[in-house]
Amino acid sequence: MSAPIKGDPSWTDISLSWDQTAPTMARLENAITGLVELFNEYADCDGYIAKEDFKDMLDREISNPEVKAEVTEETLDKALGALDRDKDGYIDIKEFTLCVGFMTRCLYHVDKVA
Ligand SMILES: [Ca+2]
Repeated sequence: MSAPIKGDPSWTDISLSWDQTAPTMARLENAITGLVELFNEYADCDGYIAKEDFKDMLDREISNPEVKAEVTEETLDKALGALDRDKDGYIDIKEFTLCVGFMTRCLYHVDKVA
């Protein structure tokens, strides 16, 4: 288990586990499991997503044409600069979940306006 990022509440380092082969999982379990699978699919064996793999993930895993149009080399560099909190050039699981949380909040607010 890695050391907590400074300022993180200590509960973020709690390991969760559930039967992912159960015939029915609750929606939140499905969403979390899907995010972990997505991260693992694009991360290398060390558990980090490189810039090119992050771009590949956005290309493949986002279907909304308006969002896709926003993914340019410039916006990607900006996004990675903001996401890569420890400035190692890669996205780790904590940085990835921050990204997903940000995108979730954006969708929430768009849905509220629509
Ligand atoms: Ca990083």
